[in-house]
Amino acid sequence: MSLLRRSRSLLLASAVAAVVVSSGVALIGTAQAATTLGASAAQTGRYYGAAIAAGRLGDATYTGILNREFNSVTAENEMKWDATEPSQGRFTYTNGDRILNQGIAMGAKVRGHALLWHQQEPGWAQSMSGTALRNAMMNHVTQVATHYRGRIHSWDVVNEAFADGGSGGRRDSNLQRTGNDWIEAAFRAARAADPAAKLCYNDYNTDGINAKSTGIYNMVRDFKARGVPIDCVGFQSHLGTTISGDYQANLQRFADLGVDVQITELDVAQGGNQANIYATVTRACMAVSRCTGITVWGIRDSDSWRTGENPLLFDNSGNKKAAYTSVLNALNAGGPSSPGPSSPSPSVSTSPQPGGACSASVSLNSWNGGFVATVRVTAGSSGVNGWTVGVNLPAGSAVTSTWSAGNSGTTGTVNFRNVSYNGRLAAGGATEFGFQGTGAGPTVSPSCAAA
Ligand code: 9MR
Repeated sequence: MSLLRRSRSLLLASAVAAVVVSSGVALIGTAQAATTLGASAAQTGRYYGAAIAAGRLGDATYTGILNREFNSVTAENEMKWDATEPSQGRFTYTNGDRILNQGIAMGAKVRGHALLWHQQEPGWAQSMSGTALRNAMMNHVTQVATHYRGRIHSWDVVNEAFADGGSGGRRDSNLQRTGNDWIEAAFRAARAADPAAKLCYNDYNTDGINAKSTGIYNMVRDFKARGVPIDCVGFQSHLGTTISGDYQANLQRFADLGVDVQITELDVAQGGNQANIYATVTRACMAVSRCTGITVWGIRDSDSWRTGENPLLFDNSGNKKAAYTSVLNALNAGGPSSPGPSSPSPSVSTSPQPGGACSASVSLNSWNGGFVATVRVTAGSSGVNGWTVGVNLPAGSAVTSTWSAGNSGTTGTVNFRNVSYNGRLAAGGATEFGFQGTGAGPTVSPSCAAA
């Protein structure tokens, strides 16, 4: 744990403790406890997201809740294979881009879901096999990840490839029949196409230590040992009326392998325990420093794929349910800050400079001859209406592309300025931008100034 992170958690712990005694209202630092899911999660560096559907973005109640509550979005169906490549080699991004643009407009992270999955394969792929299918799969990964390059926080590169039941092995599918190495080939293709995105394996029925989650655990351990580029594991968490007692321990054992963990598709059957189960999941994520965020699989009960089970945080009219309050309280109770060390390797992080209107820190994913830098800009105690970040590049290095910021110059000291949607930061609020470059990445702390 870095000194900064340790002192931040201590500050958080003491602020919460002090306020519980004095007023019963949880306060974080000097700011008031956050009152929305996204802002509450952001207090510890996490996101709180929702799966959204392009077809619902015209519904004012829906978008009202979305804009107010969430700081991450996932495309429920719009970035899947059948949606993005309906006939071979013809790519359609209209609806996927609507989700992306909604996320950008909100200043939210965007999760990409999902590059390869045995369900929702387009018809033309369902009837393929062997080398032709393998080539089509990898082309799909490359094309879609390239289209969204630099815009996606995390990609579900492969979804639901493990079998249910006690085998702990792979599920049979035409993807699997192209050879057991299809998963690592997909991760390598995704990394080459979008080096900035975190690359996740995502699955369900992995909500505790069981044969299926252990099979996935063994795959991730093997990938890390052999340098296959995997950064995160998604735990869908489509839950019934009970939750396994080792839910948190399971997240932790994956985190201990050196990957981030994310709750990616949370919904919980309505019943006496719904609010408690939501709280248990939230507390588990908050307790694992590499648990970087939670996504619920829809907004209102009426938006859910689980018809009749009322599994979400808002009722059909958009009112907050008891489960909402239990989640918000668990987020506001705090926990160790996330994200943990960024996992693309090697990774170097420079510390933010203390004091001032804002501070910035860089985490790097470097390889021989190039790098991707993710820069986190954090406002000081008064908030900012705009920011500039100065990054010193070593001689011989140059910026080749930038996202979520504009840059002046490409070599030496490069100044980055906010774009329209991420300039305003509340006190203590943060945003991220990134850039890719040739040569070596920055090694000294960036400067940050209010604009
Ligand atoms: O919520 C999605 C629903 O609208 C689709 O009809 C369905 C198609 O299979 O996929 C649902 O989302 C799934 C997700 O992509 C992967 N994990 C399970 C989710 C629920 O089925």
